[in-house]
Amino acid sequence: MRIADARVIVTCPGRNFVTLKLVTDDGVTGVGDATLNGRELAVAAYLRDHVVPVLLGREAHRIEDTWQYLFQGAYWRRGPVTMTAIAAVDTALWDIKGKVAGLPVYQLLGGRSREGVTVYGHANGETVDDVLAEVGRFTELGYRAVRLQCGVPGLSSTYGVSGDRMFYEPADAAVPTENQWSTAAYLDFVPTLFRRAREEFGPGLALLHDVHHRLTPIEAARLGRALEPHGLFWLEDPVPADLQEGFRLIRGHTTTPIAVGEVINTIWDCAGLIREQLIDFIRCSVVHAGGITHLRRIFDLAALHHVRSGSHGATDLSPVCLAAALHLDISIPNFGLQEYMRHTAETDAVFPHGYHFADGYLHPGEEPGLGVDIDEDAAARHPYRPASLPVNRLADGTMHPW
Ligand code: CS2
Ligand code: MG
Repeated sequence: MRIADARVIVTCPGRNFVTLKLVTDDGVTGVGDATLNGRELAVAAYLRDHVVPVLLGREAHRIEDTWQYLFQGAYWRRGPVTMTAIAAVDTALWDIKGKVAGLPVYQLLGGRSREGVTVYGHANGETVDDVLAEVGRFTELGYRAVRLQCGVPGLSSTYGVSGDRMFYEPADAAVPTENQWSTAAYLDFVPTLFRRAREEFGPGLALLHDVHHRLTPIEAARLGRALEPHGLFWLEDPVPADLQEGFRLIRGHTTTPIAVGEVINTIWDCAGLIREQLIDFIRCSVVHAGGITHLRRIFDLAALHHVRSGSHGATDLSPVCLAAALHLDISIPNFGLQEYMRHTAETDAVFPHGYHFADGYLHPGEEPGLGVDIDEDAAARHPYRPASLPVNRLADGTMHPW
């Protein structure tokens, strides 16, 4: 069974997505997400110019060999563009293998290790009262875990807070929007948010927070310590993970669990964090970390070191990525939590899928393969629109991580 066709589909049903669709000479199709927020066309070009020509005619069952061919064969290893392109091929090949076997992909990965995939929702708001009202809505929907992001008094914009609560989308303009940041105002405010949340919702609900790479290690240590009384499930991306020694300092000062990984692309970029047990949750995704094959390798390494999974699942990861994540999540021994931000109805219409939410869990469904597809006619009705992620500046104009 050989790969006979490979199509790179760029569509914008509310936001941009890049999808690779492979077709075998027997007519079996497989899909892989190739979306890299704000850099979509770089991955589309990488796929079209450098990957599709070497895929045509290859044996579709050889997933590992194809992964190694694309990774080693590039010579220029790693990086988000390369790893997203490889991920798309890998995911599509798993989809094909599942369809040929007549089994959902999770069965090929060893079968179920749990009954459902626990997910967390996003409670965002301008004020503490707004955020707590959102948390209440999520608990009514059955969620067991919620991430809280709130406007910081004195700041005009804060990560995670936008006009549309249900369908948060940070890539909001062709030329990056400029946001404003003050670490002092933020550190002063965040413990109040979580104190109020615990007072209102009690100890049972898992509460999470994303710092979005904005602190230094000592500032993160202070925040982790201040949040300890409120028992967070995790504190995400407290600092950029470029200087990984910094996590030793955070670790030395706080027992608040740390989650990292959404901008990490390979096992070599997180092996140190995992081996030294400097983090508690690894948040890499299928689409940005080389597909199901490579993400499973990362999760296996993590399992040896008491690190659990916490896959990134923002709206810029397409339903194809979410479906693939669920097959991994349900099968691995060290599952932690899955991020779930609902896609818009327009996006769901372009990507018909079998996964579904019930009682705080997502379920991958029982369709052979990944259980997700792209409706190419619907996709064609939504042409690409340039959109960039924002940037951040301090009050004096200094650039700061967004
Ligand atoms: C975020 C993302 O979901 C998260 O945890 O950090 O929303 C992130 O900002 C986007 O995926 C960037 O594309
Ligand atoms: Mg994040």
